[in-house]
Amino acid sequence: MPKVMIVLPAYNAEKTLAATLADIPEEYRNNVILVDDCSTDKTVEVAKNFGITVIPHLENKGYGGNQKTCYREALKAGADIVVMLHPDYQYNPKVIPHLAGVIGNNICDMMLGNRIRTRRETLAGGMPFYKYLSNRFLSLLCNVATGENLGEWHSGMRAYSRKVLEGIPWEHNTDDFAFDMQFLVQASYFGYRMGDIPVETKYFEEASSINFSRSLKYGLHTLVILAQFLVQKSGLAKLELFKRAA
Ligand SMILES: Nc1nc2c(ncn2[C@@H]2O[C@H](COP(=O)(O)OP(=O)(O)O)[C@@H](O)[C@H]2O)c(=O)[nH]1
Ligand SMILES: [Mg+2]
Repeated sequence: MPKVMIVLPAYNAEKTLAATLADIPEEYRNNVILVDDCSTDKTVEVAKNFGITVIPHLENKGYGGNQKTCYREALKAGADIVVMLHPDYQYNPKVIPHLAGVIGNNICDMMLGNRIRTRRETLAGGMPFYKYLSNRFLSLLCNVATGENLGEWHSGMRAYSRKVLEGIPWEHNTDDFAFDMQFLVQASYFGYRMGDIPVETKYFEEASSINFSRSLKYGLHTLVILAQFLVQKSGLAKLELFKRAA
């Protein structure tokens, strides 16, 4: 059986962390790592009460910087498959064994939870309309540019095989939110097989969600990263972003 580790990049997640942890299937309970990015609330206390491994950052690094620590620690702990899950209870942890199963059976190298099964469900789940529209638009561009066929490119639920984490040069990626986007285009460029599984869309008061201006910045950064992919792919330049890690 592959060793599955679950990593939670956390920042001020005290209100939603307990619910997230409670829904992680029993078999993975001893394999959970939370990286705390200097939360100002009780995130660390809640995590410690659950008995999971907590790695605190000494300074706030940002969402991408947080994930870097997550992956370093999970690989160090001997993970074969690493599942990244937001601790804000927006993604159903019960999907984890299915994501891991597709990778474990060597059907894909990485998997995403897809919140856009139908427009009706996604909007009923509370995704703001502007986020829905930009997600659809950017995901369409990403699929067409890369030849992949993901339901969405902006999910906070992702699973990677060890091989993916060892092959992608994520250590040099941004510490900000666009880390995820860089990771996906890198994975596509290197030819890792990616797939997705539907997961409910859940927006609610206590969930963390980036605001309009950060979303806009993220969206623009996505377009830049996609342009970099096309430049690299066409051979016009050799970019650092696509230099293999190992
Ligand atoms: N390190 C770090 N993590 C953050 C920050 N903002 C949010 N997060 C975490 O990253 C995850 C994703 O952010 P979130 O605001 O939920 O984005 P969205 O739901 O994708 O719009 C959350 O679960 C937060 O715990 C931040 O400024 N720094
Ligand atoms: Mg969120």
